[in-house]
Amino acid sequence: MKKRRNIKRVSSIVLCMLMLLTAIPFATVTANAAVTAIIKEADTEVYVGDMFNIVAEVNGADSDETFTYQWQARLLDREWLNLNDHSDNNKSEYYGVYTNHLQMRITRKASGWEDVSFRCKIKSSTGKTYYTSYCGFPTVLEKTDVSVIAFFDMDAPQQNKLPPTTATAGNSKYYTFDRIEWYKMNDNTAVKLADGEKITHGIYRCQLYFNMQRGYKVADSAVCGLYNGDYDDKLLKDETTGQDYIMAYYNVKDETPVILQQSDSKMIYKGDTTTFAVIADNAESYRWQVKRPVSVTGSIKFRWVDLADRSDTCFTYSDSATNRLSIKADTDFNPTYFRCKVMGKNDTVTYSKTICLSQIPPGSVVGKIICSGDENDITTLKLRTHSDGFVSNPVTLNVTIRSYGFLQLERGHYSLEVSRKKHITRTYYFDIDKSEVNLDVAIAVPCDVNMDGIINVVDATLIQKYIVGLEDFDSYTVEVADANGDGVISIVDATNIQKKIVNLL
Ligand SMILES: [Ca+2]
Ligand SMILES: [Ca+2]
Repeated sequence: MKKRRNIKRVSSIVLCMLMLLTAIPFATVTANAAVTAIIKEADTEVYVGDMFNIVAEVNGADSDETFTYQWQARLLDREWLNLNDHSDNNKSEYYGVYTNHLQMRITRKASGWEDVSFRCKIKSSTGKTYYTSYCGFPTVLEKTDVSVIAFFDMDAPQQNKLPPTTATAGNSKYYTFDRIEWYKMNDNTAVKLADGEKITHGIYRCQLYFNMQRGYKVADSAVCGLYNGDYDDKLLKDETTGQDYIMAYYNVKDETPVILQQSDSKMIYKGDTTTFAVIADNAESYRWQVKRPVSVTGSIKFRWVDLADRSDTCFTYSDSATNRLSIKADTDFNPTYFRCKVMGKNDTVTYSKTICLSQIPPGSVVGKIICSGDENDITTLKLRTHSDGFVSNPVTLNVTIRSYGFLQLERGHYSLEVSRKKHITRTYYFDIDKSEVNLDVAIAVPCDVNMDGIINVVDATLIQKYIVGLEDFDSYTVEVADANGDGVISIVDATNIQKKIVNLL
């Protein structure tokens, strides 16, 4: 905060004034008696650093008469010399030399000024020339030093906001606020902000212009401050206007959220619930969006629409204002696009990439039918879904061929009951968890233990092996092998099969 004042010295001084004058030939002009040129106003006291003002006026001229002006000065009673204007000669301390208002910047006190007089030579459009009376140099006073220049109540510049334009002078007895200019620093180049241009982020320079009250000046060793996150502030003086200003820098942080991780597109089954998530830095809030067709003057366009925690035609949403959106697919749906709007401080926004939710297409179950009997006999297949203890009504398929297929099946747990004339009905359980499930089914007539369509000694032998533990049967085979139907596999069943072979049963 404490910085040495940067002093801009003006090179030329009033003592050298005569060097700036140009000699002119002495001329005597007779003025129109009805017209007078006068010194209307002249400062009698001027503080060092301020302008000394003299104003000339022509009285009694015709209304259509126009004038050109040339201010002149002389030392003691020497000849009058024309003054040079600062606009012609930047070493000149004079401004407005060719107007009716002469100004002279008083840069310091100097001896000899009390011997200088000023007058204005005025030429009329009628060709006549007038001279004002003359006036002397004003009393030059020293200003009082002010050692602290401070401004309060200025907001620090913030991303996505207009730059602050006001501040309150710390002591209005000595100085008053004028205006603020803002510059964006691009490398080492300062680019002035246009009207209405908002702050983005990066380094900004503030130039707060102020006016010293009459009789006061900024002390060479003065310190300054804007006191709101500024740095490197210093007091400067505008070289052209002489106005004092404070220059300070601000580093405006980029508050835009940065997405670190996000979900990829997903495929789910109808009825499933899934989540999409983002992880972001600088996030203050979230809002998930869905891309929806919108009819615009006869054509369909897609627009991002904010989601709420509710159902639409296909989905039920929850946690749509968090970083994890939950979506339940209530019905069949087309591929649907989502994204997350991640909001940070100062209205900053970042969007996640677009992610697609698609439906996994329905599955199927297909397989061979292994059985025996007449070619024209019908095999009946009854497909049921099992979910949460509930069993659906069957979808029935009657076939004479030795294969079957059920298509367009949702994911889930199923049972398939296979029945056929003389055969023992068999039920299979399976899951549809991919697009095509292969399931060969095999049924048999009683006693055909190996299910090869023939009842012979092989079947009886299998039972004998089972009894001594050399063979293992599943529950269906047990049913087939239980020839006498007593629920137990015993030597009686093997004997019964042997008798059946020789037609005793
Ligand atoms: Ca057999
Ligand atoms: Ca038995």
